Amino acid sequence: MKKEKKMKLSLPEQELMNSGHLACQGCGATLAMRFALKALGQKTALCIPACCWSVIDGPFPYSSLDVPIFHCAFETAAVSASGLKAGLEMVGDTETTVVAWAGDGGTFDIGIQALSGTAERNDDIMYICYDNEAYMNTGIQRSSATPYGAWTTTTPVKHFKSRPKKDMVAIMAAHYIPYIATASVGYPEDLVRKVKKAKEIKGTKFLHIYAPCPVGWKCRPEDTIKLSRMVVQNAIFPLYEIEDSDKYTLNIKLREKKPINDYLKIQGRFRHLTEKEIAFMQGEVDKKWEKLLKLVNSKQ
Ligand SMILES: Cc1ncc(C[n+]2csc(CCOP(=O)(O)OP(=O)(O)O)c2C)c(N)n1
Ligand code: SF4
Ligand SMILES: [Mg+2]
Repeated sequence: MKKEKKMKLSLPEQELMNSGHLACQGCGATLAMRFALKALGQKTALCIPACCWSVIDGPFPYSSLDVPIFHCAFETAAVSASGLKAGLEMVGDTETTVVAWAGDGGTFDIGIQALSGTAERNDDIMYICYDNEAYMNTGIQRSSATPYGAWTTTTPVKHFKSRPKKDMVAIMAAHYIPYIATASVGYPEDLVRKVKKAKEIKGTKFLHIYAPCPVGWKCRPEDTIKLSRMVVQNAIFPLYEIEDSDKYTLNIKLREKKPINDYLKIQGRFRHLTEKEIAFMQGEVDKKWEKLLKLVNSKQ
């Protein structure tokens, strides 16, 4: 008799995110939440500022999440989480993991002051930024996380974004916090491992998750995972960790770094770019990659 092949689950089985949420098809931010909650578990409280995720969850009293959510003002994710953590401790709850869950606009731009304060104090919270590279909830406006060359409604084709994406991870590293990591929804095991690791560390933890938005990127919903893997393989978004502010670890090593063309080609937001502009972007990716490799190798 033929032996039955058994598949082994590589992610925790527990689901704290249910069907019935309000996200668009192929939403990377939604996958990010599902995977993060698998790692965080039931004893979690979320602070979510204005962003797609303040809608995705569903209208009160309904919620697609099985953990409590505190909906806070746009600029206050980090500091609301700090306050919530302090309040829980006052009533004797030292176990709940408090997570600030914000978009790139709420992190790189409008919430950066509150985040900087929380990180400087090393408050015991986890901050997770899901990065869809624009203000999506309000209609695809440019943020400082929008990459060079991208179309958005405030950087229309002839005036595409001409500034590079802000290096938020470097800014967080300058705060000397105990744990920083990048993650991608295309590498869920890596993402879950990092959230689990962050959960066990005291102090401010910062995770930066790459999360495609088919609506804002003008790409096919079924390409979300493909893009989330390509962006790591071409080193636009390398997966790495920074522990105690200076120990760099590269999590996905690249035997062959892929060119960025194929990644750009399947996203309408980059359709207008000329070969010259793409060559310039490739050069910038190469420079950043070399810089990261130096950091990884010098801090081992
Ligand atoms: C103080 C303040 N300014 C502006 C807004 C309007 N607003 C709500 S959500 C949002 C965009 C959020 O972008 P991001 O943080 O990247 O999350 P995403 O929508 O992309 O998920 C904006 C501008 C607001 N709610 N409060
Ligand atoms: S607009 Fe983008 S980020 Fe927002 S729910 Fe839709 S796919 Fe997700
Ligand atoms: Mg965004």
